[in-house]
Amino acid sequence: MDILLYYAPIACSLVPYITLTEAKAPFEVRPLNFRKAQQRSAEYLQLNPKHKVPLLVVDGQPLSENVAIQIWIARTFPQARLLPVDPWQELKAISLLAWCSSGIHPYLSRLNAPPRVCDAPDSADSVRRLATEQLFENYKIADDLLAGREYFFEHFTAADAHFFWCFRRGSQFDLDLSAFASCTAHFERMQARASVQKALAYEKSVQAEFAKAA
Ligand SMILES: N[C@@H](CCC(=O)N[C@@H](CS)C(=O)NCC(=O)O)C(=O)O
Repeated sequence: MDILLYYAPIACSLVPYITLTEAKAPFEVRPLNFRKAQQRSAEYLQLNPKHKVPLLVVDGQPLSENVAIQIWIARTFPQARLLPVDPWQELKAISLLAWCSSGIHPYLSRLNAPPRVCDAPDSADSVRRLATEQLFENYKIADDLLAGREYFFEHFTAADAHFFWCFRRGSQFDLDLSAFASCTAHFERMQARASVQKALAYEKSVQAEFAKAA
């Protein structure tokens, strides 16, 4: 099987990088340089007209959207237990993936680029303030879910990788995250995993390559 991951540093393509690594899947990475708008190249738009990462291409067939990608990885590499085996728990994990993708990620995107949400003059601070409030409401829910636990379920799952990215991205906006002690503990626990260390080292190497080419 031929697995290609389209990826960009900092972006949520970190999530499948981590889970493919956890699954010991053989995969190749195609890094895209957002500063050069490579996600909008004609070639990439043919694969993903949404101009987003992650994109997984399996034997030439593209699959977009983190939720679907995580489920595909979990099903294809069941020994990695990336989703709980119990059917109800599995759905709870998919519910967490969908929440990360559609309930948390959009606030991170607003913090990253306020003018994409509202281009009224002097509105960026308001966009940021509202996005932060709503992001924090979600972090509080995650904090309660993670209280006294190592992971969202009995063992590491794709939901941990996805939420790790959501919390990491928030930590890159100079926000005070100290109220979220359980999220912070989870974040640190995740960073101790070999898959995460490998993903972060890879990210650094791509950033260095891109800096050289700038
Ligand atoms: N709903 C998508 C969101 C993907 C997404 O927004 N990716 C961002 C990076 S985190 C992206 O590729 N942005 C580039 C662009 O919009 O041009 C998912 O969960 O996979």
